[in-house]
Amino acid sequence: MGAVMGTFSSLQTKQRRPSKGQLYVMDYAPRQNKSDKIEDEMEMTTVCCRPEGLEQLETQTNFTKRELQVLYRGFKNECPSGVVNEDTFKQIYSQFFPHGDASMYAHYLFNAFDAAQSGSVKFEDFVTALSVLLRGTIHEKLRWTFNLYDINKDGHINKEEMMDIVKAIYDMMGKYTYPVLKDDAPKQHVELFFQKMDKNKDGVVTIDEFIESCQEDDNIMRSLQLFENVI
Ligand SMILES: [Ca+2]
Ligand SMILES: [Ca+2]
Repeated sequence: MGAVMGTFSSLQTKQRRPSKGQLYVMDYAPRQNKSDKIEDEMEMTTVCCRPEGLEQLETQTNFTKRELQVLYRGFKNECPSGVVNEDTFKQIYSQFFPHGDASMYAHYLFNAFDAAQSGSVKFEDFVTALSVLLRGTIHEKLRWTFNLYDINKDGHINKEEMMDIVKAIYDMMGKYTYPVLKDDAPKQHVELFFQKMDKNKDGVVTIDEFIESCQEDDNIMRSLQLFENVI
């Protein structure tokens, strides 16, 4: 689980979210001249998927309007089309894990960001997820993580799904992790997770079982709290 959270930190760095210092600078930046403004508006109308009103996003997320503006600017720089597809996620992750194969993990992560399963992550999807991961309550963060593990989105995590995710994380880390992992390491990892999480031993982990067992585990809680210090 720590690995899952750690990789989000990497993604955050890549997306160049604003630090407090940058926001301060933005406050005092000279006003845009008229031609910049027109260019911006032109861009807004040509982008195929414009964000919903920032006011609306402000009520739906834990970001201020100013933060949303800065995030949108960064998002547009990285993704001029206004949407991110699965390949972009794969590219980002392969940069951070050059010795491994990040494609499966990026695939699962993309599906968690793409809440509507539309095949692309729009700015709204992106900031909604970021808002949960950075500023959500512990429950919201755990729900998000549960959804990531619930690959077929049927509301339960079964052993195969957990195996797929854990394998994807091991693949992403690559063969050069130290100490060298045994081939059956993912399987042992999953057995351990399941023993802890499947409280009633019915073969699936429900959201309640997931939240309860994560809150019992200090390691998981510590990795979740890391998010709170990022912004
Ligand atoms: Ca499932
Ligand atoms: Ca169960």
